[in-house]
Amino acid sequence: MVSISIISLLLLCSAQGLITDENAAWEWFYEYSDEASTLYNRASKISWNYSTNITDYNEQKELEFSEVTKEFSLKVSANASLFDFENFSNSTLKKAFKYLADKGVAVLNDDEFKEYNKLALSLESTYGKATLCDKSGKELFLEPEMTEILATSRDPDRLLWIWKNWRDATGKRMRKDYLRFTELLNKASKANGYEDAGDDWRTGYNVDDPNYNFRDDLERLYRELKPFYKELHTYVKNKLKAFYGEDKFPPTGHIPAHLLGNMWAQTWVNIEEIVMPYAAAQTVNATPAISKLTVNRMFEMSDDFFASLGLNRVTDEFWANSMLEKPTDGRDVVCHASAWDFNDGKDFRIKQCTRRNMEDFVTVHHEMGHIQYYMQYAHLPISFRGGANPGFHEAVGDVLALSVATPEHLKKVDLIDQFSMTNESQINFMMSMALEKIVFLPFGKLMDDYRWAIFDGSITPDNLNAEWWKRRCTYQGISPPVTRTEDDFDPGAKYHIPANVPYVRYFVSFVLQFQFHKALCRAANHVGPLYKCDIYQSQEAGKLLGDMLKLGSSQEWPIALEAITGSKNISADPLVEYFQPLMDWLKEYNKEHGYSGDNWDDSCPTDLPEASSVESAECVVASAATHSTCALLLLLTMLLLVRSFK
Ligand code: LSW
Ligand code: ZN
Repeated sequence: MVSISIISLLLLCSAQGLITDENAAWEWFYEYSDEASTLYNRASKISWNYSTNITDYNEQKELEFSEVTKEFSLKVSANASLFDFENFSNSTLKKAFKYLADKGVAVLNDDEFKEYNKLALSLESTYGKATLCDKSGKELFLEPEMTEILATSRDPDRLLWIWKNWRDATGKRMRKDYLRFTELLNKASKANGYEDAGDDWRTGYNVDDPNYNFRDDLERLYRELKPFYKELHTYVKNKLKAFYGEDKFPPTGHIPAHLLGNMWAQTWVNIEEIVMPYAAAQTVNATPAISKLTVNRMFEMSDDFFASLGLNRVTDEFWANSMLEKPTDGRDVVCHASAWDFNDGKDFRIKQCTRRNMEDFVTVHHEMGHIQYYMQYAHLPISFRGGANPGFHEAVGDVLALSVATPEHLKKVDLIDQFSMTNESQINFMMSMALEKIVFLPFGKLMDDYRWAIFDGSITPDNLNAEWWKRRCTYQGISPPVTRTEDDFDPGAKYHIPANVPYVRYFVSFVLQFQFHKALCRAANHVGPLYKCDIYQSQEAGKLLGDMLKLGSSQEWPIALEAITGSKNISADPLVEYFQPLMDWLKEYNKEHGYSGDNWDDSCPTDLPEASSVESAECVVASAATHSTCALLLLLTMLLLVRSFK
């Protein structure tokens, strides 16, 4: 590293002890940024090659390069530690140095480091490669087949078959590896001076104020929003009972997890026809029009929206290098959508197995929001190329999608025919938004609540799956449709667990995005209720958002939040305001139907059908059987041949 010369020089001058000169620190910091950008550019390209083509060769390349990044991390940590950063006057420089002095998993010994990397790749590829085979031998992938069936089938047996077999093909197979993985992760965090890996993960939300406690803030938001979820849960449960029959529902008040239109029951938009308040009134459905677009056109429309706000268009490199559709050449890829920053100021990519429907059109905006953030803060040194906190990064695209999803906007861009807003169609529209936004909240919270409890030792290997279901039943009010045991590991069936992506960022985002939406709507001079606001073509809204994005993580998040909303606090009020008319309607409806107070027990139902009653869908069984049959036949033929030659 070139910068070592600066450091040795300064060290000589200061005789001994830590470097206190903050200007020297900035100088080293900028040099570090250039060197790290080059290195992480190479690392990301290797990682991209693996994710878009899972092969042993590409896995090997990743493992090899992890040795290079390990050496680099250790060198950077040693150099950063030469500075007296704890006493820096600039709080974000202090934070950046703290982060650079942290060795990450490079703190592990050689064998453990290798084991950690192998486990990480194997967990993600187990998830990425998992498929089911139906009776005719047809292979089903999570994307698109299983996702599509969960969303559209109303046959409970078929839903259950997918639901159970996906968990056998993913989580169950990674239980042991995940336990060892978290052990190593925790060990690294502790060696770096954290209480545990959860403490490590939460640093992204910390601020310099000793009175601020992120976990308390989360609990407050959750407490404020829970009554809304309960009201919606009650309503949906009763609609589903009417549709599927009481006998499918446990006496504990839970909703069986396979009936909600989504593999993880994290959003329920796909069952909207079943629960629509006014079946006769108009509903917004852009999917028919979107299904006639190309996937590229879906991304161009999102790009147009950003441009209409005066924000950046994506780069030529984006269009040249992204993977926007699932490859048809039979390659194994990690289909789960993500957005990538290659740290060279121009190469930004999305990898998504995009389907042409409204759900994926929203995901397109979500991922494009990440790309916009990457472009806006590309001028900053690498340590500041991040969201003000991780929740900010998740909120950008979703904020735009709140405008895009309004009937007013969809009409403007020809994705629906003329729409006349009546009171009834307004309630319908808000219901579909609530099935996405309010329903997500308990799930968004429980994912890390669960992992933090593994890290701090309150969940142990013998209750790994039971503790998962305890949270699913308590928070979400959903239940497993068949028995679960400690041979299963159901959290592993959700991408972010094997891929080790923290999740509370999405909970934070789902609250923040309504705060942003409200602030941007005000800047756009919107009049009327929040749920009708479309910020399309507002330069003022674009400027407000863009200026905040340009800060990256160079300022503490309350400052970024204040820049856009005028307040330093995360608040659930705008979310509550957005959905107020629906909530009033739901309370009234539930009261009229005698559903009030119809909640669910804290613990899961006990009398469940046996998991073994569901037919298996394992693909490998068939091929393993074929292999041994072939071997046997070959042996017999050889024996016969030998005999006939005698
Ligand atoms: C992201 N993907 O962009 C992640 C990738 N059809 O779906 O998971 O649970 C390395 C680092 C690799 C629309 C849709 C980080 C990956 C708005 C979903 C919050 C699946 C689309 C997945 C992270 C899109 C919830 N979103 C989820 C993702 C990664 C969610 C949404 C959501 C996305 C979350 O952040 N808002
Ligand atoms: Zn995201």
